[in-house]
Amino acid sequence: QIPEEQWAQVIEKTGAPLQYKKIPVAKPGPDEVLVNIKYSGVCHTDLHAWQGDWPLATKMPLVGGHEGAGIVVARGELVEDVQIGDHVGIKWLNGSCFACDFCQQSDEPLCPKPQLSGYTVDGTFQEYCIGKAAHVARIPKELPLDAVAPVLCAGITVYKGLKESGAKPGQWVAIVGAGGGLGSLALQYAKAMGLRAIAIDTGDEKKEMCINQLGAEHFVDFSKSSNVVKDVQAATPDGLGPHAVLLVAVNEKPFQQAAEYVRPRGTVVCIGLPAGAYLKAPVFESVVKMITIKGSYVGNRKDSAEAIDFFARGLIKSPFKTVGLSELPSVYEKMQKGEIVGRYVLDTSK
Ligand code: 8ID
Ligand code: ZN
Ligand code: ZN
Repeated sequence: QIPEEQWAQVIEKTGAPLQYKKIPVAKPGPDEVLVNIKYSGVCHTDLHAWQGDWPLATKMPLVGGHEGAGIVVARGELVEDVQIGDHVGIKWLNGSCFACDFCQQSDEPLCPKPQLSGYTVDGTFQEYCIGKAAHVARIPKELPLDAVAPVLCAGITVYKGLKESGAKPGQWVAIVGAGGGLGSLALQYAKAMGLRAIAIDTGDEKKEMCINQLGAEHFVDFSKSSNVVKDVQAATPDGLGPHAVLLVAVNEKPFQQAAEYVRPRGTVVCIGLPAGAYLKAPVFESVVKMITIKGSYVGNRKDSAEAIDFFARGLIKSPFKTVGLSELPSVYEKMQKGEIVGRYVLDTSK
């Protein structure tokens, strides 16, 4: 039984207090499914959207959220390969055109006309959410929907970023922002992919998690270290620095620092999206070290399926805390202060 109304966290105006209230349940269009979201992760992107940090407008009013795991309860008449009762995930890329040059090559995150969950279409901070059937992530029924939720953005994104880094098994990767949502999953994916990880973040709680729970071999505390560049390089056995750097911090400084400590021939992968930030690297060192600096943006449908498969095989065990959907404002408050260790997941029934 699908209700007429449901609880949602609604943004009426950029930066204005969230409204936790009842809104109508939407009806799926011909190529869409309606998903009863059970759990949704809270990504820092949701905070950027609420605050209007980026040079891309959101719809308004807006229901945020794009790490939603739930059960299909209705579908449009064109949908064939997703059944009612299937477990699926609503991810950042809610839909794409399937006709453009990028979609034709399964590079759908680069589609010029994408639908973005919790940004240009309503997202997963509600009990019932619409997704394009071709884009919902397939989740095997035996997987817990709370633990798999963070995989739907954080997991897919860092898995793709690690692939884009070109780092090979046995090589070193520095994860900058390792104690946050993307970072904590990045440590687990790195380990599962045979990479050796250096975690960079701050505080004893994040250090403990990175080293003891997530398999990082070194932790560099950026606020305690007097020389982050030296400390990161010293963490590799020959002192020449990591083969790859994954930047998932929400701060401009490390984006300007990574080129200094990455190994010659190494790759810096930019993933975090701090407001108004610029990349800066010394031309001389970049040239004579033959460095690659690139961006990486979520993942396509195949990357998504692979990232979920790593989780299904028990390789990704990242800590998360669960609170009710009604408590989203307090999660944003902690996130703003950098106090979240791992990920928060919202239970939409509370
Ligand atoms: O497709 C993409 N490119 C994509 C996908 C998903 C998310 C990009 N993102 C972006 C988000 O929009 C956000 O800008 O990645 C960024 C990280 O998202 P998150 O992991 O959800 O954020 P978080 O949980 O708040 O973690 C951020 C961590 O960075 C650390 C903080 O301590 C926190 O643990 N950090 C900061 I702030 N400054 C740092 C520094 N100088 C730092 N860590 C190391 N060095
Ligand atoms: Zn996200
Ligand atoms: Zn397209």
